[in-house]
Amino acid sequence: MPAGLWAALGPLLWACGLALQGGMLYPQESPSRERKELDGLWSFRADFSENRRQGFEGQWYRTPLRESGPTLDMPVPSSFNDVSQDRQLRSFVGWVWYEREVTLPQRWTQDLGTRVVLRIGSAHYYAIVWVNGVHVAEHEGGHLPFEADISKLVQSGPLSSCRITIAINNTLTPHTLPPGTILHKTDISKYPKGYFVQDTNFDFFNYAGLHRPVLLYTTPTTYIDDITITTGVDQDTGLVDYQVFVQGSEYFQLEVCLLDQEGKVVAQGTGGRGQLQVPNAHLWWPYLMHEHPAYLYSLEVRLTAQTAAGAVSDFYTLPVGIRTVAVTEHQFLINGKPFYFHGVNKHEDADIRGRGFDWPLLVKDFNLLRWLGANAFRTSHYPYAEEVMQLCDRYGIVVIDESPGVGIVLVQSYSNESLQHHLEVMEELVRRDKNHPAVVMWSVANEPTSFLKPAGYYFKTLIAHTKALDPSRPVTFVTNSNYEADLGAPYVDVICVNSYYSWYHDYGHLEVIPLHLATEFENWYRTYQKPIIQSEYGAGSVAGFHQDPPLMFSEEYQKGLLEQYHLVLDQKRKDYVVGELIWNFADFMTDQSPRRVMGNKKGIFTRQRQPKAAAFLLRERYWKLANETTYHLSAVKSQCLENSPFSF
Ligand code: BDP
Repeated sequence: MPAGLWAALGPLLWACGLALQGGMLYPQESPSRERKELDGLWSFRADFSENRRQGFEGQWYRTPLRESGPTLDMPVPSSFNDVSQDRQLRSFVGWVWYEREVTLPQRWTQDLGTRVVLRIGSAHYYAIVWVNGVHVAEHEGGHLPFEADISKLVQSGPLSSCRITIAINNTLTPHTLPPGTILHKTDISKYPKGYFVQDTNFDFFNYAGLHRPVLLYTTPTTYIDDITITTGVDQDTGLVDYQVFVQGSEYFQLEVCLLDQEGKVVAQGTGGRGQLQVPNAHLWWPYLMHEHPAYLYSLEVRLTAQTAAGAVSDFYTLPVGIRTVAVTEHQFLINGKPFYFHGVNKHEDADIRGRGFDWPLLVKDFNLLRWLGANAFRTSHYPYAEEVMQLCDRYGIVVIDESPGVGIVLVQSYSNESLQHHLEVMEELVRRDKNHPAVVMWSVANEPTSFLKPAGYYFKTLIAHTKALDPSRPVTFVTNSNYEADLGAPYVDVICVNSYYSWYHDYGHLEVIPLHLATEFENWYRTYQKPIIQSEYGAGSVAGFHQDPPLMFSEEYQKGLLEQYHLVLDQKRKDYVVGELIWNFADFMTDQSPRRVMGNKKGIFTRQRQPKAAAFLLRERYWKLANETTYHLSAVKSQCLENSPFSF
């Protein structure tokens, strides 16, 4: 549908529940569901042919990959870029091929009442999937899951194994998210024939490959396809509105049951939609805001269906946090109380694995967040793995959930084609993350050229559709443009502003920060009367570089710059500033450039997650902020005291 038509019909379609077709529930084991993880070594080949199409011309998906040429061992999940010793593979642009043989349990291939689904957590950027040489799925976008029902294929013959082939292309164009441009260097006196490079307008390395878990799972053929939860609070009573979507049959019964953490049933219901009421509900509170943060109930959904083959049951359990989110002219409220974001911006980035999902890394990062006293992060600049969102729910780390709308700079990237894709990505993101209590706001983009003429219509449409998809959360995008010129700002609920005073200009002059920042905040607030988050600020430092008086790139300069920001944040948070998120949690890899020293060094932790001086400064600040914004709960106060690096 053309974007103009979306603008007109979109909200209506969404209101009718037509746009969000098909669920994307996280695959889980239950008495009716099984999982088979496909992580480990896959066979791999990059197509280095000039047009990058040799794999399609030679139909590499038809026979085992080893038969069409040499293969490498490639770990999944991982980016392929930093695993090998091949310089060309590190910066490869085009199609790469992954393949894995899987042995299937007999029941999966013989029981026609079993539905077998292949799920790919993420494949950056464009993916085509075949099973036993048969095309089963295609997906655009590198940060969200997609699935293929492969039951018919695996149940069509005497098979006990299947061959999964996935071709992935990391090329970015003005219409992808994030956008990019392929630059063809045609001067043959300087470049070899056919030479091209990928150009982008974002500041992180375009890692590619199978970045997140790949797995097979089963459901019965009549199954719980999706669940949507929204929660509210009426005095002491928690309200859980639920909607359950079923596929495979029209004749079924649904029972839902809400259990507390002790396993006690606190509310029950029947049917596809309804409201559960929980007297004296334990609310989901952010980390450090309550003595028992992140309280999760379990919503057990039980489906019973009558099919030709007899009665079928399906079970799915969804964690549910009861909480409310609201925005006033100058506050961000969680459960009716002012919430101040004190946290970080992250990246999915680490040595060797690149953007590949890794449990030890994830747990380390959450331990560091808690050590720091951080209560929030933004998923800069793309949706993170679902497992990350689950940990945020469990630990009470509040999330601003961002789309991959980063580097939207060129006017072509505001075209109808781009807008259409951006709408689809928001739909996929909301569909995946809508039930996470930790997610309190959607961010549709980071630092677009929102002063360009088409930006007004683009953001108006995008934000309106995101709100129609999910009326329960505020929507923003993150800007670095001027308050007078920003054509998207009128449509956001919260103004998120990035600034790099005394870093990208006024080099070395930390003293100018307070005036710059105070003036900027006042201008934004006077113009829009909306709460403001300092969504990025920071300075680069190379761990171990020391200089006093501070010079740029020393740990002292990074610390000194943060201190100047904090002076103003401490004044304005009394009025309308509702958060501060440091850029960045950890050093991360970027494209090579004279401005980057083996990547971006604005981390308060190194890429190996060791603290720089700035981490200790922020730790002190965040625990102090936590102490001030906690609602007089002695247990949290004593936790603050215990963990705080200083006494109050
Ligand atoms: C900001 C961008 C972020 C960059 C950062 C920087 O949003 O992606 O990494 O600048 O330059 O403007 O360090």
